[in-house]
Amino acid sequence: MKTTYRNILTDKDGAIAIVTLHRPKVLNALSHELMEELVQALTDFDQDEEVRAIVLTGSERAFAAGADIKEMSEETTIGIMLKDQFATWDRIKEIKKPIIAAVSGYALGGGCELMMNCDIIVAAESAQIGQPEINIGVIPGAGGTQRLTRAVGKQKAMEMILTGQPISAREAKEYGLVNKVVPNEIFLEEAMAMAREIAKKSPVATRLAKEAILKVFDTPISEGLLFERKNFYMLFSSEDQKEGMKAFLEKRQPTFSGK
Ligand code: DAK
Repeated sequence: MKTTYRNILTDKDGAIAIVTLHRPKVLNALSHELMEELVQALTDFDQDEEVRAIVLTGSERAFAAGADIKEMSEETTIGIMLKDQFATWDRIKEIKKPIIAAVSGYALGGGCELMMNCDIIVAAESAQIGQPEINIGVIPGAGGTQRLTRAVGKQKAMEMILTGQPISAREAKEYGLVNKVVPNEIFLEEAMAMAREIAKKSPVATRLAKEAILKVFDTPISEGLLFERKNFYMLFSSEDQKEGMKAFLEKRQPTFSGK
């Protein structure tokens, strides 16, 4: 596993992996190199048996202020298509373990889209969340028009994407875009606490639950329900299901092996 990166920091705290975006001079602008490193680290942690949940964070000032505008500014349609460097983004959704975003400060453009790719979002009161691409003559390109609209509804998504104005953490909570808003000093700790809670569960059940929830975005409900049912049935061949139910009946805490 690669441990030295130029644009991110990685760490482990028991069963929790922590990935920190680290380009402080440019508010964690998401360059292609940063995205490559991020996806590599997420993939490595996804395969690391000790890790049960991943926390993704930035700095207090910025989760990420978007894709790197400097890098994009000279692109042409054909150039950007042939290089296909943005394809890295598609690999984030392949990560099977739960990713909890701990968001403080700016989460703009690609930063907001990266945040929405996470499974749970804990926001500091300082967070400013938005899709300001319209201000630089483009539109969201990493799923913002789709994921934001599903999260906050058509009207709010139109307002955010067409005006480019960010919303506060509290407003984001009101619209269901983030799970929790907490004082600035504890946003990372809160995300870690959430990750620790998830890490106590059966990793097999966690994985199949995440997979089934995400299915909702690309299937009609009838297919999604069938998919959920199959995942539910599948868990009955795991040791964790036997242990979880036995522990309940014996009035004790379960010990999950992940098998
Ligand atoms: N890219 C590059 N540099 C950035 C940046 C960015 N997105 N955001 C900030 N910086 C740099 C600034 O240029 C400045 O650098 P120096 O001048 O010091 O060298 C430094 O960070 C500090 O920024 P400011 O001086 O501007 O700081 P302020 O506090 O005054 O303002 C701000 C903070 C966040 C409001 C402001 O920096 C800002 O408006 N930033 C740009 C936000 C933005 O427009 N974001 C959207 C970018 S477009 C795709 C995947 C992703 C995307 C598209 C397609 N595919 C998969 C196809 C994503 C696109 C985008 O995100």
